[in-house]
Amino acid sequence: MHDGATDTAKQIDGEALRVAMAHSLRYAIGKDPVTATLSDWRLALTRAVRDLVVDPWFAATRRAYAEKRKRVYYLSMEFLIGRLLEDAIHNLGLEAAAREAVAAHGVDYAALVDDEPDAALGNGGLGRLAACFLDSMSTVGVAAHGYGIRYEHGLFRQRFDQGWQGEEPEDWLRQRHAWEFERSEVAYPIGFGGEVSPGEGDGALWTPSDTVLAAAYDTPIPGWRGRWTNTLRLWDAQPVREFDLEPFNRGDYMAAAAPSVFAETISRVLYPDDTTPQGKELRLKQEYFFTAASLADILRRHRAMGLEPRSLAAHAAIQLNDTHPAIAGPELVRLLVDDHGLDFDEAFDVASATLNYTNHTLMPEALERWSTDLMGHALPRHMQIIERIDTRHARETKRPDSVRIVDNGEVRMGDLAFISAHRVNGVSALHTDLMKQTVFAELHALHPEKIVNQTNGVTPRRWLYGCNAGMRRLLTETLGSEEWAADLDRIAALAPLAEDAAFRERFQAIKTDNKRACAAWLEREHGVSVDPTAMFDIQIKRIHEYKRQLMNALETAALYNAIKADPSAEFAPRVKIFGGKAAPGYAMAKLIIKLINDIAATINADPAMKGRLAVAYPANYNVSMAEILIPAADLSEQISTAGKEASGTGNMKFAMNGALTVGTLDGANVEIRDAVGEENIFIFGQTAAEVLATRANGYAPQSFIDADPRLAQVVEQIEAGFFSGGDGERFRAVTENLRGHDWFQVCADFTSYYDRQRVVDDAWAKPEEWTRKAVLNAAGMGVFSSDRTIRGYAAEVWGVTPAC
Ligand code: CBF
Repeated sequence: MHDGATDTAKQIDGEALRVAMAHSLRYAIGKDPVTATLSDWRLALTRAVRDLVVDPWFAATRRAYAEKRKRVYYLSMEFLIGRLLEDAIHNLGLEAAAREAVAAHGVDYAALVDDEPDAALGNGGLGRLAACFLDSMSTVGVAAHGYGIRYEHGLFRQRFDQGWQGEEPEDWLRQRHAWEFERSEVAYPIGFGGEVSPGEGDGALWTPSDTVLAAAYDTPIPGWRGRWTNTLRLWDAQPVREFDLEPFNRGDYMAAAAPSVFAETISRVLYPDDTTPQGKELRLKQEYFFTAASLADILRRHRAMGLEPRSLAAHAAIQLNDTHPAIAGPELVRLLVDDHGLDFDEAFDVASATLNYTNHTLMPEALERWSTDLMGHALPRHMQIIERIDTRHARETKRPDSVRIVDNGEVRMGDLAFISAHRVNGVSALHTDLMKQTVFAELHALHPEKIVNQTNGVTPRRWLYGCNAGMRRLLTETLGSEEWAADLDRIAALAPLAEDAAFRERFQAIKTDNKRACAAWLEREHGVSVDPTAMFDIQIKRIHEYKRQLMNALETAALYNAIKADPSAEFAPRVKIFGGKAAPGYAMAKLIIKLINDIAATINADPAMKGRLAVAYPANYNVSMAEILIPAADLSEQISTAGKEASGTGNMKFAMNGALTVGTLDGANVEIRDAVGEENIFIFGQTAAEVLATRANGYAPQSFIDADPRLAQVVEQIEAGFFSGGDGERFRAVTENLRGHDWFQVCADFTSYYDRQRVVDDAWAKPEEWTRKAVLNAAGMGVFSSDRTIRGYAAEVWGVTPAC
């Protein structure tokens, strides 16, 4: 597809990059090579590589203006970008030069790239998806800006204290962030609170009681070979004035600093604890802060092109990544009515033709609702506009009693986003169907054209080319060039090679190497020693009850019991690896972490398990850890309660790297099964419809415990403190929930899961066959490139034509 495209990345050899690094070290970092630390060298290489991004970046921007390209604006509270240096080096085709340049300075390349902090400006799938989309929009040539918050502290750093999760602030900005450009000239005042008085026509005059500045920081995001480069613009909250002189002169330094404390709090942390009223208010303010700044910037750019606000939808498509930026509807109407003089209906028509909304979950707690008191207090003008949007929608649909945005003293942000949007999309086929049948059933009936599906994808540049060097080499040699990285459909050519024994051997040797490297890392960084020839069975994701890490832990304990009961029984040797963080206020998830760690300690301490079963739970799972674990996986655990995981993207990354999946028919697992063939994936458990039926028929988890002695034994062991030094109370909340309530139906699916795992054992016993399946999994992954997803959004949601 891309073979004819022009690479705009400047080609540079190792010697030239060495000189550029030396120059950056001296003049940008201000360090003498004699005293330079590893971080100084990393910053020097980053600056030298960043310099090479600038020309392609300008070229793309100029081209977007010259061709009057419609722009896409991706508004997201999260961008889980991870490390950027290697990604940029790979995209620009600079790896050989970079290795040579770094070596010439006497520095270790692997250590240098490993020194970069992992920018954790997100929590999980939604934020990582946004990062994959940035990479893909730059690769396929969609003129785009990502807009988010420049959090001073990203997602907390996780540590384990005796197996319990502890949290520490993350500080990725402690060292300078060498990728970004500070745009001190781009700063918008963002107001909160205050009074609203009537204005002309539909307009009003809003006088906020507090104002902060949103200051822009830009990071260029180069696509494959620099053919296109976009911008990630993150907003930093700053005080309108640094401090108040009058209290300062009185010696009241705390009062003097109040303006900066108020402002800086807004961009201080990702996900403030919002269980307190203050936390809730801060969260709403964060959402409004970045949404308002982004819209002001979008309208400013539109006006700067000599265009009328009325024509916004023809030139811009704004994507709301989940409900977090849903305040964009009312804010855009406010700007158009109060600042640009449009009447309300005209303004709402412009807004709803420009905005689009992606729903990422059907879990009720994630569909945000704000009390009308809070909204009216923090954003009084927006509350008026929301009520007007609600009234208009009820009037136009002639259904005053059906969906109301303002309901029971709350503003329903999911419904607001839906009603304000041109298109609303789900993130897998199943999820989109469920959206139509459940949370948005009434709105879907009123607006049947709005909901479309765009199944998620992941960038093959980071998740295959970047993280799996062995596989990269094999694919490049087999497929004839590196272009598969920008056209993943080419990977389908591996399918016939699944029958070729020599190819399978090479494929398997890469996996073995990756597992050895992963085992060495587990030993070195986490003090866990594992057998690299055993099956690496991995579940890495946020810890949440619906993802059912608990079911995996119970199966692990049951397997332990089975090995103990019959040491001669044939079970595949396994290393079970868990990774993931629990939200700090989510007590049950934190207890599940402790249970996994207790089970791990018991198993790992038992000499009878040597070479048979081990459990590793490395702390502080993040993007960089995923880049080590995913290429090393044999088995990918995707075991959520069917109907609960909107899509999943880890499932795609694993299969792309040749892991087989054990999973439920949930989210994109359904499409993965279709792509790789039913016989090459281990599906188990109830379907989404069966989960609902089980619940409707009065689910009694105890009856499932009674029916499966393996499950009963583990639950009883936990209650007796078998894994917790005799402390039978520790996991009382877990076992009571399992016996009495079990909303996510762990007990209902346990037997099917355990039995399927034994089918996995049988498959592992036939290595040739296993590898054949693994090759077919990788070969089926073309469709899960986020480039395909972005082309889908471009055609069906945004109405833009990619440039590459
Ligand atoms: O769509 C991206 C991902 O988003 C989530 O992580 C989310 O935060 N709502 C979902 O849980 C995933 O299923 C989904 O892949």
